[in-house]
Amino acid sequence: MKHVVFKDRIKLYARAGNGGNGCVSFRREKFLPKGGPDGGDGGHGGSVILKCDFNEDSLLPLYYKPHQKARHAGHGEGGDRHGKNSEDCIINVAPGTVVFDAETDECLGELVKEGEELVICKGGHGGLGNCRFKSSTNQAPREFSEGTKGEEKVFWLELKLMADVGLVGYPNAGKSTLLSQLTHAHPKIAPYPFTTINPIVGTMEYENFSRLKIADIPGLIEGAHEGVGLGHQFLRHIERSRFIIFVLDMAGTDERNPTDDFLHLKEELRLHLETLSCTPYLVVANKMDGPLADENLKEFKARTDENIYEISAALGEGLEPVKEHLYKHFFETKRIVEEAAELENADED
Ligand SMILES: Nc1nc2c(ncn2[C@@H]2O[C@H](COP(=O)(O)OP(=O)(O)OP(=O)(O)O)[C@@H](O)[C@H]2O)c(=O)[nH]1
Ligand SMILES: [Mg+2]
Repeated sequence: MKHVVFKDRIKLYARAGNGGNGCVSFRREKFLPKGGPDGGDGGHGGSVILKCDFNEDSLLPLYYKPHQKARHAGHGEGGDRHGKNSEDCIINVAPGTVVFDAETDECLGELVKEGEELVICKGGHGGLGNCRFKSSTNQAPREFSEGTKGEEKVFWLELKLMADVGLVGYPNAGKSTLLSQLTHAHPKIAPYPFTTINPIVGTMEYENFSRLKIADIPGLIEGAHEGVGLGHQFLRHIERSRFIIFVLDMAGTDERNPTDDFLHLKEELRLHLETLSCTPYLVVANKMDGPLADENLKEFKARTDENIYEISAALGEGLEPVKEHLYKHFFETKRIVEEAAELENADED
């Protein structure tokens, strides 16, 4: 069997429970021969609910179990007994799960915060028992209503990874090597393009235990926004990154030019989604140990006014300044803003 490592789009068949029927019954006791109607209402059917759970990190469990059902409710009973409500079927999904109606393609919502819930199929309502139909003119009603059916639908669930930092670069630029140096993740590394075919997230930890999630996204090439290469199915993962690291292969070959690569990458992101142009980023010149690196770097500096970090991911060189940059961006800026807000609050008091 093919081993599935990561699933970021799956089909889900969900069915909520039906409501129970109302009951028709009359109270009959020894000294109460015409005790009146006592048929209870049907119970309510369980709904199918998606719940955001930070312990989940893929849609894989649902890939193996795509049919999810809530139980039907119990019918009402004599003696005015309410039918048993059935339990909701709660499905835990990873943060960043977006839900689409498979028929209409309508986006029904997304789950981002821990514990957040989305009811995707509503359970049926319980029907009414005959005692509900009793009136001054109808003392012995035989009417009841049936429970309504629970909703049944097919959905597409998509997972947009939620990482703090996304690594963006051409295939073979060394993104996975960089991820393996910065975090404890062990992505596959190989000297050919498109080694990484699924996004991988690793966690980088600083000495003071501050943590950042970094996503290694499969290599992008020109035309990716139109689906060329592994295409835009992965560009959507970058949408959520709060910061981007452009990884350039400075060792380059004759047919590759890292400066052109960089300009193309930025353009691809912009074409995919205009707001990606506003995501803060830094540029790393990888493979600075390579033969053409100095020459390529000189060209990059001449053609752009970008600040660039020189590294060799394979040798683990030049990584500290990159880590510091990220630390400043994520933690120090945040702290300064928080401190300023605190001071402001104190002044108001
Ligand atoms: N000389 C040198 N080689 C490197 C460096 N970093 C990565 N490589 C090599 O470049 C090749 C590609 O590295 P990967 O980390 O797999 O590249 P990638 O960007 O993840 O590639 P895809 O997943 O295919 O997009 C591997 O053979 C690495 O060993 C470096 O700093 N110097
Ligand atoms: Mg890779």
